[in-house]
Amino acid sequence: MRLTEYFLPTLKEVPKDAEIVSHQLMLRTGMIRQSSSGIYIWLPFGHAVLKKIEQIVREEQVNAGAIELLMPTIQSADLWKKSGRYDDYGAEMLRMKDRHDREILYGPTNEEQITDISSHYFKSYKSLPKILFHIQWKFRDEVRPRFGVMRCKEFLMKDSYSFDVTEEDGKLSYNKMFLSYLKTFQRLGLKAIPMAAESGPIGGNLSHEFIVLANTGESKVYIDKRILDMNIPDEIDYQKDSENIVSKWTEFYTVTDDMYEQDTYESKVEEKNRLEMRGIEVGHVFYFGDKYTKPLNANVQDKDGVTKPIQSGSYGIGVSRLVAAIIEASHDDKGIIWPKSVSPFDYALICLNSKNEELVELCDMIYKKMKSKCAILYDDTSSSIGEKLNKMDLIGIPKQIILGNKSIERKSLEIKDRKTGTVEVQSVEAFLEIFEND
Ligand code: P5A
Repeated sequence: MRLTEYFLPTLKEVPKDAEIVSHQLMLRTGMIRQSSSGIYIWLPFGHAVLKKIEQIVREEQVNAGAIELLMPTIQSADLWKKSGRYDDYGAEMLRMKDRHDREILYGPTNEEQITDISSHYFKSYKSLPKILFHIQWKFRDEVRPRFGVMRCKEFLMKDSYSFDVTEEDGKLSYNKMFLSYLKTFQRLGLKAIPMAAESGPIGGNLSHEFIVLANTGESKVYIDKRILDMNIPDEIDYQKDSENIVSKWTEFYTVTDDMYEQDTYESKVEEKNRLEMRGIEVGHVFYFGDKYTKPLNANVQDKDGVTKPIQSGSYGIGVSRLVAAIIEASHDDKGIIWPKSVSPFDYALICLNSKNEELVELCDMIYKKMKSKCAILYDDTSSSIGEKLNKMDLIGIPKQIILGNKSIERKSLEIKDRKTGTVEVQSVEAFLEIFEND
C-alpha cells in the first residue's frame, strides 16, 4: 500500500480528552474515531489490526475444537424472560420495540440464544460434546464508558458456549477453552494471567478472568509472582493435556479483588512472591452447568436413556478491547510497537527524498518486489525526513526499510527494528533475495 493512496489520518498532538496511552495512540494513529458516547468508528488502520486479532482468536478456537457460527446482534426479549435475565440485566441492556410492538434487544451476550439453538439440535448424547462460537458485536449501555475501546458500549466479542452431557465432560470443555485462551494471548504477544474471579451477571460458581498486567487497568489483582514464569507447550493435545495443564496454572493463588481474602493470600503466598497490581480483563470463562439449559428446556438423553439438562459454560474474549490492551502492553514514547502477529503491515518502506528521481525509482522497484510477498506500507509522500520517520515510529510497524540519497551509490538500505531501534545496513541485492520468486 502506498501511503499517498492510503487513508491514515494521524495526529501530531496528543488528544486532550484521552486519559490513557492506548486511547491516545489509537486516536493519534488514526485507528478509531468516536461516533457518539462509547461508540467508535474503526478507521482502516484500526480495522486492519482488529481483523488480525480476530483471525488469531478464531484460529485458536478452531484448534481447540470449537466450531464457528454467527448469531444475530438483535434478539427477541422472549428467551431472556424465560431465563430470568431480562429484568436482571437492567439499564445496561439496550431495549427496543419493532413495528409490531414486539420487544427486542441488542445482545449484550448470547447465552439464551445459543441455549435455545442447543435445545433444538442436541437431543441425544451422540450429538455432544460441542463447543460453538461466534465473533459478533455486542452492546452494553455502560454507565461510564471510558478509555476509548477499552470500556465502550459497542464492542467486538468472541463468545463460545460449551454443551456436554455430564459435569465431568463440561469441566473438560471449560479446561479446553482455558488452555486455548493461554495459547491465544501468547500468540498475540501478551502475558495474560488467569485469575479466579466472580461470575457476576453470567452466573455459575467456576470462573476465571484472563488479565494483562497494566497500571492503567481497571481491575485490582493479587498475584503469586511465580505464575509469571509459567509457559505452555508448543504442541497441545486438547483432549489429553487440558486438565493437567490447567491444574498447574490454577495452583497459584492469583485473584481479582472481588475474590481477594487477605488471610488466604498471606497464608498461601510467601511475602517475596506477592505482587499487587492493576490489570486489564481481556477474557473471561464461566462454567454454569444447567443455569440456562434448565429454564430454556435444553435437555439431552444420556447413554442410559435418562433425559437431563445439558451442562454448559461460556467463554468470552474482548476482541476490540485487545487492540487497546496490546498497545498498553507494547509501546514507547515514540508510539506503538505492534507484535509481528497483529501488525497490519510486515514492513514499512520509507523513501526519505521524494525529489531524488533515482531514489524514487529504486524504492518503487523494491516496493514492487516486496508487495507480492508481504504486506507493506510504502511512504512515497513528499513529507520531510523527520515527519516520515516519526510517523512510522508512531504507527509501530515492526520492521522499517529506509532508503536515502546515499542508498543510490552505496546500493544499500537500512533495516530498522521498531522495538529495539537497532539498525542493520544491508545491500539492496541481498535484502531483495528474500522476496525473489521461489
Ligand atoms: C462469556 C462469553 C460474557 O459476556 N458471555 C459470553 C460471557 N463475559 S464478559 O466477561 O462479560 O465479557 C467477555 C469479555 O468481553 C470484554 N468486554 C468489553 N470490552 C469492551 N467494552 C466493554 N464494555 C466490555 N465488556 C466486556 C472483556 O474483555 C470481557 O472479558
